[in-house]
Amino acid sequence: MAKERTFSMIKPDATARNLTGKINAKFEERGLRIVAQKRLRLSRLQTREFYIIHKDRPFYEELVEYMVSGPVIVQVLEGEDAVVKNREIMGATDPANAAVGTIRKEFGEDIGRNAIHGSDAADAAAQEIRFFFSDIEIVG
Ligand code: 3AN
Repeated sequence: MAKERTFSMIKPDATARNLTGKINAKFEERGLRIVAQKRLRLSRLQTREFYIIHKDRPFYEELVEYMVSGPVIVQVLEGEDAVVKNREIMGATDPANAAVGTIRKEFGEDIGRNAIHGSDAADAAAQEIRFFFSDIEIVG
């Protein structure tokens, strides 16, 4: 499997609890390299666009309000099979169903405040990376 890149975002519930370093350690321990990273406050407009795929889901407005409630860390992770590997490291969407040792099991509070976002496929990863980063900000 070739080296690949994926997009990751540490969510406001996790930055509020000062968990950035502990979450980043999980990526690095499993062989994913953080090749770009920045701390941002998302606007409502940016968040609505980023999560446009969920616009008809009942939790959409709740999701937008939560994502603008505090700082996030946006990241590009690089490694072998990075998209799938990152999803394994993150764990299931609902922390209650996430496997032991995953980020969401250890740090997620509930299905909305679940500590981390990660791209679910290679095409989504490319799109999400482009949404936040220019090429010169990614240093492999
Ligand atoms: P994942 O983030 O695991 O790919 P998705 O794509 O189903 O999961 O959901 C996107 C985000 O929407 C989740 N990370 C979660 O924060 C939020 N979300 C999903 N389902 C719910 C729900 N039932 N109630 C509140 N928020 C939800």
